[in-house]
Amino acid sequence: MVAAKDRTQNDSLDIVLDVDLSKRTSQLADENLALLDEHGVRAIDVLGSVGSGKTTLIQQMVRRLKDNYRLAVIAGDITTRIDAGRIETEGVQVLQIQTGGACHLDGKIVRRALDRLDLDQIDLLIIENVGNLICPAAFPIGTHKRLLLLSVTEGPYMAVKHPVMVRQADVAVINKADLAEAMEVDLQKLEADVRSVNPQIEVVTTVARAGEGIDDVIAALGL
Ligand SMILES: Nc1nc2c(ncn2[C@@H]2O[C@H](COP(=O)(O)OP(=O)(O)OP(=O)(O)O)[C@@H](O)[C@H]2O)c(=O)[nH]1
Ligand SMILES: [Mg+2]
Repeated sequence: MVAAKDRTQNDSLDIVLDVDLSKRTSQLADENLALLDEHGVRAIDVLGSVGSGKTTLIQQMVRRLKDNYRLAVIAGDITTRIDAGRIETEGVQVLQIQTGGACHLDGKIVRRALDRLDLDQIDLLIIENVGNLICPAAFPIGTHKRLLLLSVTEGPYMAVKHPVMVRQADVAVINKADLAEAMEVDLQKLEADVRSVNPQIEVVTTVARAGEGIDDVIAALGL
């Protein structure tokens, strides 16, 4: 999938990716979005590295939202049902997708999941993407909002190292703020980095495990 025009500059090589694949993926995402709109379902894609706190955040959000919305969760995972089980304890419908090794969800996989849900019985769908900050950037799945979790345990440079992901997100959640000092991460600097990459983005700082900042996340998503 690598085009011929790779650029060499000094001693670094920039790889230019094929655009056809990207066209097809965004077409599939648009089809999913149209289907969701037809049934009046709002959908949120939750993205972030492995262990950044996606499932924890979703559990906390579900706890606060389940009385106001008819909620369902799709949990994408490479092999296990662990996250689905955790979210089920909050008393909402969870559909697990095991990607069988793939490092991201894509429009086609999500469409198969949507076909298994009764969309007329759902107002809000939260989708936990596979833990990864790289592959999902190239695979929109067709949601109204993308929420990107950055955990301070990943170090101070996540926003500038993953600009594609940051640019595509509507809300950035800086999680595990309780560990910022131990990780020597300056929360204000990290937030400024996020905003410098994407000036339109909403930024919220959380301690998801303790339930701190979750109401702000919900407000930032317009829910
Ligand atoms: N200290 C601290 N730990 C947290 C916080 N949020 C989540 N964790 C912990 O981080 C670990 C990973 O959390 P998960 O919610 O499973 O992360 P995830 O992104 O869903 O992980 P994968 O699905 O495996 O990619 C768990 O032990 C959580 O308890 C937080 O705000 N502070
Ligand atoms: Mg998880």
